[in-house]
Amino acid sequence: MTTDITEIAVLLAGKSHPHVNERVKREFRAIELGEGGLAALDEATRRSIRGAAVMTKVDAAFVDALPTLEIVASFGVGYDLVDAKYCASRNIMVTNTPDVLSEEVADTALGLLINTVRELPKAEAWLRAGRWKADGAYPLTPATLRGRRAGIFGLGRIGLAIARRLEALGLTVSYHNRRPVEGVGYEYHACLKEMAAAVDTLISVVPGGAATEKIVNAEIFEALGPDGIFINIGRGSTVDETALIAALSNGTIRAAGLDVFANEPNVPEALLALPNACLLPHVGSSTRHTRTAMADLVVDNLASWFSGGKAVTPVPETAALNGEKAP
Ligand code: A2R
Repeated sequence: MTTDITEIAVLLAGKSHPHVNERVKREFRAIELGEGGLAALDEATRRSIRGAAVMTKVDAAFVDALPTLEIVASFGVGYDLVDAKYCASRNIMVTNTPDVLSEEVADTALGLLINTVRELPKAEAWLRAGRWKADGAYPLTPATLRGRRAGIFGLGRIGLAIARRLEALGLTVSYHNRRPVEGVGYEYHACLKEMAAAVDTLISVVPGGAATEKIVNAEIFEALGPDGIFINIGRGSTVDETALIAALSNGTIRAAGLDVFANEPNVPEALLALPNACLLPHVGSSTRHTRTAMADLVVDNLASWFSGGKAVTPVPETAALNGEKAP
């Protein structure tokens, strides 16, 4: 007997993308999580939920409140808000949305790098304020991309897309991961600090989580040096923001371009006040095209899991569960 998947209860948790909501409502029995959270659902409803499309924190308490949960389909490639290890221990599949956003995020990284080095947002503000007419040309920028040596911290899917773009711009590229990437010609550094010392442009695109918490700290900025440019397109939690503010204020590094912050949407006042910080409101993948592709992948994971017992993009922690479920 095959199950009619439109009868399967799927929770919509967090500020889901409208396309996720629309597809989940069409393809499953959608249960929307209101302001009251899981506690506001009656027990029978909670016990019926087998899938969750999430853009919110999923911890042990969340999982334990849903005793028949089989799959957590998380929106975004970073899933540091989902306790994937705990889900794995409960045989619950976790999926994310890799690949479909890599080129978009890499475009944003390059835009942010160029804006930071060439001060383009400030130059535009100069024009709009009438200063071109009143005061003359925008001052020559002290920094240039010419001759820069880039170090990518996190040469994964997005990091590689950034590396290709940097090569096209004529920058040298090296990288630091825990392990070297096979088949890649870029210079590998086994130590982040050593790489920061060898380059003048550090681009961070590592996942969040305990292993990378505040890993970019005062020592790294010191190693990067006074012509250093720091770009963060990965996760804000990976940076010691207090150390970054100090490094930008006292000339330890030249400038920073940030798309992500430790406590979003709150950005420290001290960062907002710094003229050498170029700041974006976490827009790495924010185009309609790419966000729709990410939304489709969230729901494709649920559909594939419930119709064939296999997720499309399981996270590494739960990859061993793939194909183990009876369809
Ligand atoms: O360390 P490895 O060999 O697993 O390489 C991964 C590297 N990475 C790290 N490098 C140094 N120290 C760590 N503790 C560490 N943890 C991870 O980051 C890998 O090369 C890279 C992550 O690449 P992917 O898993 O392919 O992720 P993707 O799609 O590039 O996205 C990266 C992040 C997301 O997690 C979001 O936070 C953000 O970009 O959107």
